[in-house]
Amino acid sequence: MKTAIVTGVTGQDGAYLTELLLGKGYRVYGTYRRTSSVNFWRLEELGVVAHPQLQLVEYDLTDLSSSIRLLERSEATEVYNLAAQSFVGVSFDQPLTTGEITGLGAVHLLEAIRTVNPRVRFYQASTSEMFGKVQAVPQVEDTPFYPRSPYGVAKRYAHWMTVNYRESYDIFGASGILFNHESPLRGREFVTRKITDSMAKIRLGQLDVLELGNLDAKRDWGYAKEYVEGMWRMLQANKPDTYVLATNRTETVRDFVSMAAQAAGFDLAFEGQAENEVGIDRTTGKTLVRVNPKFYRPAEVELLIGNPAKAKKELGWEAHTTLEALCQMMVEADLRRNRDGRSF
Ligand code: NDP
Ligand code: GDR
Repeated sequence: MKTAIVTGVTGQDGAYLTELLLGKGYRVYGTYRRTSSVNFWRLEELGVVAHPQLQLVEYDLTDLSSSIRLLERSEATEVYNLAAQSFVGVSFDQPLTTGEITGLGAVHLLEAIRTVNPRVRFYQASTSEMFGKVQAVPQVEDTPFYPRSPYGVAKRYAHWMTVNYRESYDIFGASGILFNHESPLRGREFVTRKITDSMAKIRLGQLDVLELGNLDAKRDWGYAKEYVEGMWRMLQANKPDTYVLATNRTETVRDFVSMAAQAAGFDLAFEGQAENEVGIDRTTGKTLVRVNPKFYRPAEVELLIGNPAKAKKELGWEAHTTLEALCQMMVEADLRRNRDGRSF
């Protein structure tokens, strides 16, 4: 039986990856941070929280000795490093914490692997945020990086350390440059889930208006459940490498709002410019969406679109779920949860 460590098991990708690995017969050590209130709602929604092959272990990525003990105790042969301070907006307010967790944290695991068992295969959750102010369209594995946030800078460091350990110590360090991927399990602070949850609440009379920041930002949004399959494939490959996972389609935040509004049964029209832009329900004339500059970022990533051709060719991976289907799935889940009064 194979054993894997998944750091960040309480997050969106950690939950889906754990479900995938358990389905493949793995024993999984899923790591979570000690907090005053336990946060396993995603594992519960997927019905895997009490799975006999899942061991939930307290762990903090910023603690080197706990990384070493985790490697020793689990005897894992695959490590998926999904833990991070992953919210770009917060990284501007907490640049040092973000650097310690999102950047240096990965090196704690790489050092633990180098010390305990250099044959362990390591996956680093890298990101399209490393491209930042994009230098080419669409972005591919060797497009130059120009990160635009402390989060992007920290991820770029972790990415290059993974490549460095691959080249210096022959460690199987794979880096997945994943573009935005969403699902009903997405955290509510991220824009897609904020939109689908709010549209559901407005439909149910639990909220009046959705406030957003930059509506012009363009993202390449895919379905998280498909992306974790790509992570697994990277660690089954013959050699460690860097791969882009993306859909090769980009849409604005505004487009996603319209899609979600439609899925919730509204016919939305946008009017006005910049800070004065609003989204109005054509049927009732009510304002459902408004811009609030407090959600603007000090530096923005305006356009992301990835070409996943290498992953398709070498790993047989590609995205299948359309953005319309994904958005519909998220709105339906949020309508259900809010109706039941249990929205996370
Ligand atoms: P989430 O924010 O949902 O999950 C992040 C996880 O990291 C949570 O389980 C969190 O725990 C954990 N974590 C945070 N700090 C620490 C720490 N100090 N020690 C241990 N664990 C910690 O992220 P996603 O699931 O969306 O993303 C997974 C990874 O992929 C992240 O590294 C993210 O940066 C990266 N990524 C994500 C993309 C996306 O579109 N989703 C795209 C590209 C990369 P807690 O619940 O306690 O906060
Ligand atoms: P991102 O995702 O920064 O791409 O990082 P997020 O959903 O936070 O923002 C996407 C775009 O939407 C704009 N935006 C808003 N964003 C949020 N969160 N809230 C708002 O109200 C709002 N209004 C407009 C943002 O400015 C941005 O342009 C995500 C994270 O999962 C990272 O961890 C991951 O690495 C990248 O995706 C790929």
